[in-house]
Amino acid sequence: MSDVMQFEVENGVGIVTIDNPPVNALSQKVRQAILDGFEKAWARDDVKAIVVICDGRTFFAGADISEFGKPPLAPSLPDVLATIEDSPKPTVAALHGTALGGGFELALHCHYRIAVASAKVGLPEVNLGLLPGAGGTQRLPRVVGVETALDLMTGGRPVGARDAFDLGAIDALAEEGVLRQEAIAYAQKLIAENAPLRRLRDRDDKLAIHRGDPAVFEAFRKKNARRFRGFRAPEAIINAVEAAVALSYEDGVKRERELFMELLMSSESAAQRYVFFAERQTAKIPDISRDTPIRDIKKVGVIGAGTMGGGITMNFLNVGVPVTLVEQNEDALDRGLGVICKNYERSAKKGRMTVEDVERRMALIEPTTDLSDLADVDLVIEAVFESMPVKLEVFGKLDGIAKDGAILASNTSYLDLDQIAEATKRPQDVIGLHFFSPANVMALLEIVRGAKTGKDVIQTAMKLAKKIGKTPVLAGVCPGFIANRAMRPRGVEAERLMLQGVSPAEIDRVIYDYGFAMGPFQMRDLVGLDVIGRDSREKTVAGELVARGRLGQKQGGGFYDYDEHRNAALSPVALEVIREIAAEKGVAQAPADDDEILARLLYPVVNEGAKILDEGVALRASDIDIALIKGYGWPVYRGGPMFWAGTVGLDKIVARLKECEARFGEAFAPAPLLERLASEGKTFAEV
Ligand code: 3H9
Repeated sequence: MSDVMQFEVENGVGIVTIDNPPVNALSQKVRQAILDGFEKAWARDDVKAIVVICDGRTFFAGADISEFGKPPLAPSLPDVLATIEDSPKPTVAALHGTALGGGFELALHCHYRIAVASAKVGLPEVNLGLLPGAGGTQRLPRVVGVETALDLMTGGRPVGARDAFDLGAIDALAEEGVLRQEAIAYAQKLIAENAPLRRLRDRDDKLAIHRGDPAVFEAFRKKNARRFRGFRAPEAIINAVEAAVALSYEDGVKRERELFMELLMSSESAAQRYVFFAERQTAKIPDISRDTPIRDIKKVGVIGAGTMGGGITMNFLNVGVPVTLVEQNEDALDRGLGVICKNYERSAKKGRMTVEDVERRMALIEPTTDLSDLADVDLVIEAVFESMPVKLEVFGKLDGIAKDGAILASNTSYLDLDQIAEATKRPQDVIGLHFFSPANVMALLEIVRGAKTGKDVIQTAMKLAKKIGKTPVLAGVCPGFIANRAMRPRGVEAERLMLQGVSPAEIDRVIYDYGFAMGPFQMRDLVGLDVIGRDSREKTVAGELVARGRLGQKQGGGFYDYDEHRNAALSPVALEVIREIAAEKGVAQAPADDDEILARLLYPVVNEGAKILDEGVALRASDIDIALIKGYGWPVYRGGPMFWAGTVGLDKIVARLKECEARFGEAFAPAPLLERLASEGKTFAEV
């Protein structure tokens, strides 16, 4: 008997149970064990039907992703599944937890499927830059129809077992906690009824209606063009479903295989698989054990009901945690509450929540203008004006108000957390919780560790981040921490390129084509030029535009003019301002091609990342990647700046930086770590 498989027989039913923690990934060992189990069942005359089920928290969560990119190991998943489908005895997949990817494909090769209602099924391969490569693209459309299958596979979202039942992908629902017994009973019923060996590959009704009708695919492509931009897998999924409709099952599977292999070799998938594991690394902190006791956070206080404070508040309301929201005066408080309420109402209008949900969330807010109302909260997050004297005053007061053991957090994005902590007598309780705007939307939460921050406080923050649906990344204290610091050089360089005569529209296009949702100037217009240029002492284009009443999209236009549909056209006023300032500063005009623009904008980000890593501000290069993907929308299929740098070649980056250093000065000087890795032929993953 294998150590991951157990075979038992009960009342004529052979039960193949797999146990491969943590998620029953279909590694080589598991694939072999499944085959062994089925062979045992086939060999025994007293076994009339077979149930396949998993121990632990979930049914198979998919192929073992860590095997991808390595030499394939027999038996392959498609081979195992084809063998299972050919079973001469009826087979039942019994699902709980998350039956994903190859796991759901396995279920779709069984003749029948039963699931507990809490189970989820799905084909999320698209999130790894892949397609369902063990028959999923050929089977799902046969069960749920072409359009739903395209939607589910390109979206990668799992669906609950009840919905899957309604879609026809699950045959029976079982009571929670008794799946095994119910699956056996279901199999016995199949035996008693002499039920047919129902093979999904033989179904054709849902495909036949689209044969010779490319319109459904064209419409799907058009509808989702924006969402799919830059990704390779969605188009391959569409191609595979087209093959399901046009070809025989056997030929369709062959086409699926070809497309899967192409994706597996693609740089996009390599990046997305890297991101999958990188995301799961960020919560691992070498000197803090996972079982460090955490503090109970039942009630939160937020100081400041502006854009940031309001967004932060919403995160907690969304998960049912009450928030005491503090502002300086009633007017500001009312304004803040109004914005939160409007945001929720907008979601309700879009059908994302009910009116009762909105009311329930709003009822969780305790608005106040009195800081001393924070005496009973377990965590305070300060989101007041970004100025050290203001923060010191707030923390000094908080020290006298907050109860013992409360966590005192600052949402500062640039200031020295250690100095803020020293304003209290409890620096061990002080931490940075740096949200990204809009704070209720952006997935990144930088958790800033001060020199004296307690380990339990950090661990609590890590767990809390997960609870509110954020990806936590640990950062050390330095101006800008990880994400803002790493991205700053891009902003500086965009300004320099602009003054040198490269139009903002060209710069934005190069960044958009690289895969960002928008370029730096479009971004500035969106956020507001008054917000972005505020602290600059130098004369800048943005500052001058603000002086001329151009605050960005919200008022008067900015770098661009906007029509009533928000269509943008580069502004002649902006071009004039650029020319004026360039002349004042004596900047020589020099055009740059796309390659130079991209290198000058993004290589300095890699370089700053190297410094952040070398200084220990980030624990690992992959944390920097995740921070920029989640905080700045760095395209996930590039893997973040540090991973991407490896695909470009660190030596090439160093050479280019040196060239720029000679032209523009020491800001471009390659970081020692970057130079060292480049000379050793290594990547950041090898630090
Ligand atoms: C596929 O199936 C291709 C086929 O179509 C074709 C093949 C020919 N493999 O996320 P968690 C690890 S592609 C290896 O923290 P949760 C994970 O790294 C696959 N390892 O737990 C972590 O390790 P560690 C399609 C995996 O409860 C640990 O398990 N399937 C895999 O928050 C716990 O994970 C997917 O894309 C894997 N497949 O969430 C599903 N999955 O503790 C991917 C997880 O060392 N998985 N690990 O950091 C998930 O979405 C979530 O893990 C799941 C559990 C929802 C299952």
